[in-house]
Amino acid sequence: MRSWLGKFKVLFLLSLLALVLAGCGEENLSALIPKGYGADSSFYLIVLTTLVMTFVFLSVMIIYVIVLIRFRKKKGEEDYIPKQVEGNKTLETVWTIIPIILVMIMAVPTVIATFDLADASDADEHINIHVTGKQFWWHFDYETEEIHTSQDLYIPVDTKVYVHVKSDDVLHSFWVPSISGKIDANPENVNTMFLEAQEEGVYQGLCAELCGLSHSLMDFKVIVVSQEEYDQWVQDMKSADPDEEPLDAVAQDGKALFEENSCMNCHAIGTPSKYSEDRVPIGPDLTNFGNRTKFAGVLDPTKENLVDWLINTDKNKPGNKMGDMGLTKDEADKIAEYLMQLKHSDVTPESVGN
Ligand code: HEC
Ligand SMILES: [Cu+2]
Repeated sequence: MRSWLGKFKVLFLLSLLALVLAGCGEENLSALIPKGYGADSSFYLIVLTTLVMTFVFLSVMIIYVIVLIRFRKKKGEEDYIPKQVEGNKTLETVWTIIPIILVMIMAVPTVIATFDLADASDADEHINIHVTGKQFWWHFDYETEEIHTSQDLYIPVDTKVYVHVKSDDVLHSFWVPSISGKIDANPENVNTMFLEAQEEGVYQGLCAELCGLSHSLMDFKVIVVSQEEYDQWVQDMKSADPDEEPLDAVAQDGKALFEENSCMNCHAIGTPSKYSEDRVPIGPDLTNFGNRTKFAGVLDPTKENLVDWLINTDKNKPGNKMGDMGLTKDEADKIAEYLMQLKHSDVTPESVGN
């Protein structure tokens, strides 16, 4: 019984692994299902290196097995000592040159791809977005469009979009696996790369650098829309009026409470005038909050979740820089109503591709 179990233990473990890993191929979150230029390059390099590795592994294994069988000790030859050979020049040269060739096969395309992706010489002709990572959320500042957003990054399909990435506090790393490689967000310098998405859709982005308690909740979305939708969205965002009164009374109370409770010290609504050059707000921009795919990185934008966020902020996202605001349930209800109504564009994550 035991040996039977032993035999199948490995098989069992392998199937379990396969089962668990099967969840890794999510369509909008996988470097193995590339939907962008940078992700494509990475994917080709992954395939290339895997092929080279497999070739090495198989060659070594085959030689190993052949040697094991052919040169094993034979009956009647227990005391036989084979001819001792060492320092075969030809062999030594061959097995030095082969690995060098293999390394070159991997290194040359990797270096070419790295330089290609880092080349920002044509940035002037394209969309430029200044990305700032903060504990534990992302801010996006569209240079020529003069728009600020947080958490949701809207970009047009099939267009180069340069992101200039930095951090406002600790080290973060900007990564949209389906569209591009990672790039470090450092406090002391700006790193640049481009996104070029090939298909409309909503893609998952994340912070790939352990940056504190809620690092794993530092998600964001890249919303890839058609050029027309993008232009529309830019117009809508630019004309968002921060002083616009909500229609219903509850939301009006919410707006007043938002203004009374120092929310505006850290959050802006209706962007362009609020930001001086190079300034990143303390908290996320809320102009288009009603159209968020998620808020606080990972929470579904329901009123219930939002009220809970406003009352139990720290429980929802440990260590976040907003902290509990001491709101009553009633106040939180009204503010939530107001924020949920902040929909400044008909271009939304739901409308993408429709
Ligand atoms: C001290 C600055 C500060 C104040 C004051 C503040 N917030 Fe925040 N707020 C933040 C920060 C920082 C975050 C980002 C938290 C995170 O995701 O890590 C945040 C996140 C949020 C979010 C989620 C935004 C998103 O899209 O992810 C909402 C909604 C919000 N705050 C509402 C409010 C309201 C309403 C008030 C006033 C009652 C308020 N905040 C007061 C700093 C502040
Ligand atoms: Cu981070």
